[in-house]
Amino acid sequence: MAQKRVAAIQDISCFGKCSLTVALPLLSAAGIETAVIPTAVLSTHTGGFTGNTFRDLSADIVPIARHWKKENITADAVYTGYLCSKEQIYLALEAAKLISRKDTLLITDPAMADNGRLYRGIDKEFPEYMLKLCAAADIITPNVTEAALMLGLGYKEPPYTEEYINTLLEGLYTKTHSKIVLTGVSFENRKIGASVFDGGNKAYVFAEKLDALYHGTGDVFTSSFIAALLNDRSLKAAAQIAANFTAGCIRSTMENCTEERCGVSFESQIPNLIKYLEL
Ligand code: PXL
Repeated sequence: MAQKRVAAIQDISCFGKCSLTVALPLLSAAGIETAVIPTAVLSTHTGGFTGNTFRDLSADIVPIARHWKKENITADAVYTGYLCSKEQIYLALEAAKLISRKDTLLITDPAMADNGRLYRGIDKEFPEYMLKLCAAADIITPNVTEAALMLGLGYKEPPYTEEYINTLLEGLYTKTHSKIVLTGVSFENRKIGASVFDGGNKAYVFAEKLDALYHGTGDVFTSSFIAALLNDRSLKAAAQIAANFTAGCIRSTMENCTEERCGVSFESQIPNLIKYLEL
């Protein structure tokens, strides 16, 4: 089988395990070549640290993609995650178009908020713009906060009602026509997971809910989800693998660090990802 290639368009946070420092190791471990278009270099991510450095690489995003196109470099999937500005949303979409074949999947994680709040430095209009990128994507992986913000709806604390989750899924589908993997879905205290909606059927996947919050959990989920999807799993099966893997990572983080800003200790769990993928 030909090796698959993902092009990941995200920042490098030098410390704190999120975006490319999560996507690269997880996708590589799953046998997927991971080409990168770094959007910025930050000394740390913006959650729980202050005074981080920020080197904006916006001016390089499209030229990198243009060079790849000239060299006939394409990808099986383009994976966009955290983007640093509204302008970067347009640039990421332009880059994605340049390197896409007809069968290339655009997978967008609208990473911009969690627990009811936008990340530090992201302005109120940002979700409106992110919705446009989501509408161009084949698959989107918002969490509940991001879904609510893109729809202009109020955020609710878990546990959720099925009615609230359906409102988010159907609202987003109407506005994007993308397949949706909504993360952070919890109907009871002991389980958390994702709901998957392809415009026709809705399905749910759950794993153990642990009493801890860590930065970059969404990146671990989406990266392991893409790892499974490109290893020929269905949307639902890939979401289940991502939910199980993410729960395992959170459990292992709780043994190492109790600070949210540390990020997720996914390293020790990589053998489990490989096991789930039967590689
Ligand atoms: O995964 C989210 C993320 C990625 N990159 C940077 C961030 C955040 C969340 O705050 O600050 C730079």
